[in-house]
Amino acid sequence: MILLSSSRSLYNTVCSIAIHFHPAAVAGAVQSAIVSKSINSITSRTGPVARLVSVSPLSTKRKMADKLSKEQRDTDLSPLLKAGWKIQDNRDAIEKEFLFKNFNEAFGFMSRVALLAEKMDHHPEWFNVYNKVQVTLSSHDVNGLSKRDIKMATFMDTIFK
Ligand code: HBI
Repeated sequence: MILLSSSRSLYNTVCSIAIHFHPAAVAGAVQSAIVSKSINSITSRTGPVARLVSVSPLSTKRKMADKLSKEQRDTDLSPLLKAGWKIQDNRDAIEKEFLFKNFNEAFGFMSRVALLAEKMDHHPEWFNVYNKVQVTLSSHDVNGLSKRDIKMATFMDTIFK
């Protein structure tokens, strides 16, 4: 028993000396471990940073192809304008105000649109107060109206009825 207790007290003594006289060594080891992990995370091809900045060229081409042509504006926009959408004066965007019976109806509408927005990777600019939802649609990546805006506006009108 004496042997065990003396070896334990020796171990405790060594540990306290290491931390007491070489705190920098301990801190340095910890810090270098953190730094190397962060560098790995940034430089790795599959890490969180890589996922954030990677834009597949296909999606960019696809989105640029979406921009509405002159002809498409005439054909695709007219039903929406008849349904109450308006083209903004100072921006290539369309807007509409939806009025609902109450907040629940308004929020239910927004929830359904939100699911589509995530699926399309295309998000409305909107404002909600109580039973009112004001929506603006435009495509930032083409700096104007695209087929995605037509699709989303049509969906909104469909579920609003
Ligand atoms: N929503 N309205 C709109 N316009 C965009 O260009 C857009 C978007 N949601 C997400 C999105 N683009 C992604 O491509 C991100 O790169 C921004």
